[in-house]
Amino acid sequence: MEKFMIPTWTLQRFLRERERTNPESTGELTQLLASISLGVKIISQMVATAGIRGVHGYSSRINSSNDKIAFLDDEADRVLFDILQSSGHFGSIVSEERNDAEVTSEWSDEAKYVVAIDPLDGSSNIGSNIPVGTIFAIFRRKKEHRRAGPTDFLQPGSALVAAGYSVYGAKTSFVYSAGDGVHDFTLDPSIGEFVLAQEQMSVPQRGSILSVNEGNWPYWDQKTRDFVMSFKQEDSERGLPYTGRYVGSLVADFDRTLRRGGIFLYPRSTKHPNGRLRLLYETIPLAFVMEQAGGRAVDGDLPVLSVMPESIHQRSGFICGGVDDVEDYLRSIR
Ligand code: AHM
Ligand code: MG
Repeated sequence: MEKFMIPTWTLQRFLRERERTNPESTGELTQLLASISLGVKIISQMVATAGIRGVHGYSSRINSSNDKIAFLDDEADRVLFDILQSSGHFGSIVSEERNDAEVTSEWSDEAKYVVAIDPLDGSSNIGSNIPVGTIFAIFRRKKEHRRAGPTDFLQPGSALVAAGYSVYGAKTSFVYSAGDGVHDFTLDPSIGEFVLAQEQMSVPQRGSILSVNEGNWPYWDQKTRDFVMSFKQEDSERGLPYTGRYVGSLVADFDRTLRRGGIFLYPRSTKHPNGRLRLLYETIPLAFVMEQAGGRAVDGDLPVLSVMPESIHQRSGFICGGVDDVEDYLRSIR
């Protein structure tokens, strides 16, 4: 008979313990992460029941990036917005589904943090029973002006306080970093708690998986094509060929890359001259997690975390993975 595992480290307890041992902590970040994790639990249920509730489809609205908004995109955005607003700890929220940075409450001028979210990443996959997820980035508010708003978000990823993501797949995970490594929690649905799965995750320095949408081949420059082609040669010394994996949900492709290693690419191209993914709530938070796990993330040339955002819905190229894999990429495109 299976031994019953008693979950000694829930996310709540883990966060409280970190708060207790950090003399500078005011508890606000703990509250914020707890609020986000509550939103994630609710969204996980929404995703699991979307088919039964008949909300797999798209509304008639489009978002800031001209993508059609799925009903679930809307639901996930509303859940996170309402929970974060009621927590009273945020000055402002940027969401993929909202055109403008929104001030969250009457106390927003006092708030210490602002948050950028992709409420439901990969939502075009919802109808196909493919994992989707949530991505978040928490910045400290800039002090030089009073009203919380869009300029609070125009900071490089190196200034992030915390970031993370959830994947709604065979299990629901919550992976986050507050600048002290990357920690992985799994939702135990029987008790409704996130339970510690792994403390201090680290990405393998070199992997054996290539993750890229090769349908974009005609739009890539020759160096990108040559780099992708290089993984298809046989060379046992270099561990080639790599195997190919592309889910098409960034969170799922990223999560696999973090755990198994290898390289994920969504480079700039003639089809997406500035990249396809969004800087503030996709590539910056995931680059932060990747670097905290010992990996690397670049926008094509520069470390993603060094890029200064100029607008809240700015796009970005994204190449991330283990150190050796990303170094190979940089060598080959320079
Ligand atoms: P979104 O679903 O939040 O708009 O995010 C963009 C998605 C990512 O999840 C995924 O990596 C990418 O778009 C897939 O793009 P493509 O279908 O061009 O390969
Ligand atoms: Mg997305």
